[in-house]
Amino acid sequence: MSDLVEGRLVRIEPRAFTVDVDGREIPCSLKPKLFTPDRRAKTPVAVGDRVKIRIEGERGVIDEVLPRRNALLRPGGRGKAEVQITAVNVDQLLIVVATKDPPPRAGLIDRYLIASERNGMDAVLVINKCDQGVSDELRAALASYEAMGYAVCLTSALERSGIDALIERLRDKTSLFVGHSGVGKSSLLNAIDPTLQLATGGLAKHGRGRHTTTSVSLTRLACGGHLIDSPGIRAFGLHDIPKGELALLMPDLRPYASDCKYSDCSHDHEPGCALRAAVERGEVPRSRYDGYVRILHSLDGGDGGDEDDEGPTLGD
Ligand SMILES: Nc1nc2c(ncn2[C@@H]2O[C@H](COP(=O)(O)OP(=O)(O)OP(=O)(O)O)[C@@H](O)[C@H]2O)c(=O)[nH]1
Ligand SMILES: [Mg+2]
Ligand SMILES: [Zn+2]
Repeated sequence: MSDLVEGRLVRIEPRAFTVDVDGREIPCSLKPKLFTPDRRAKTPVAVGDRVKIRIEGERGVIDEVLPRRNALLRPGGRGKAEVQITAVNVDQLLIVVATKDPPPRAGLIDRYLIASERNGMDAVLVINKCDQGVSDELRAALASYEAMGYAVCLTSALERSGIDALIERLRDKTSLFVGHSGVGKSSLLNAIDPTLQLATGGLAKHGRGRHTTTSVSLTRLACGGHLIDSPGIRAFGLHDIPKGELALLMPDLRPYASDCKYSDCSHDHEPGCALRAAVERGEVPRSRYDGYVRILHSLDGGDGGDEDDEGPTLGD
């Protein structure tokens, strides 16, 4: 029997798992009864997994999944307890929005930022299609995210502007690109590495649900690091966040969230709430608090939210 070699799972297709071993892509199958790190997911492996495979000729068999550092999950599948794993072992989440087509939604950005905080991933907010203009209102909204400590990159995949600054942030890290369909995630990856030649949405417009990219894929970056493209989502629902912890995952609300009368305050209706007092004093913008409450209530829904509660367009 051949020795086990270590690699990284780069793609999952129906019954086909592709593993990168030192730059060589090997089609693999799964060992029967493979131990999975997360039983709530349909497949025992996820893109980004570090795995040990046994090579048999041109193919391999995945023999072991190494422990995961983190995972980006969405509520999914049929049962309430089931989850979809977008990717695992991610250093940073690149939250991509367009300047206006489709409109950037504050609620979607905030959900992804909360998920990144919760999962120990850094977050970068990428505003693409800047060739179509950046309004003063959008710039002001972005400045408030920068004040919270998040990195913001303004790009145009079309005109290749802001791409070099973006590449600097990607070096030697595993970066997962997420966001609505049609914001230009795959176009950005192609601009970063023109050899990728990922499919991008054509000029024909079919509204919001175009979904050009249909599966998650991981690629090596020539200068070091890995990029993960993902299919555009309609909405991103948060999974498995206790209500009492939500405000602690929002950096600008966090300082107030532990000064309330009740230690398990949800900052929604309880008396003696320090966060609501801060809103009254004008220290926390009302819009930011309203966004918090919208996300708080969506945690009740089971699927953690849908596109109806993504809140206003950023900068409106
Ligand atoms: N004007 C302009 N158009 C862009 C830019 N980047 C991408 N586009 C266009 O936006 C459309 C969608 O681009 P994609 O890269 O396919 O978007 P995506 O986010 O990968 O979409 P999904 O794969 O469906 O999630 C295409 O028609 C691109 O040509 C940009 O910087 N400026
Ligand atoms: Mg795409
Ligand atoms: Zn409170």
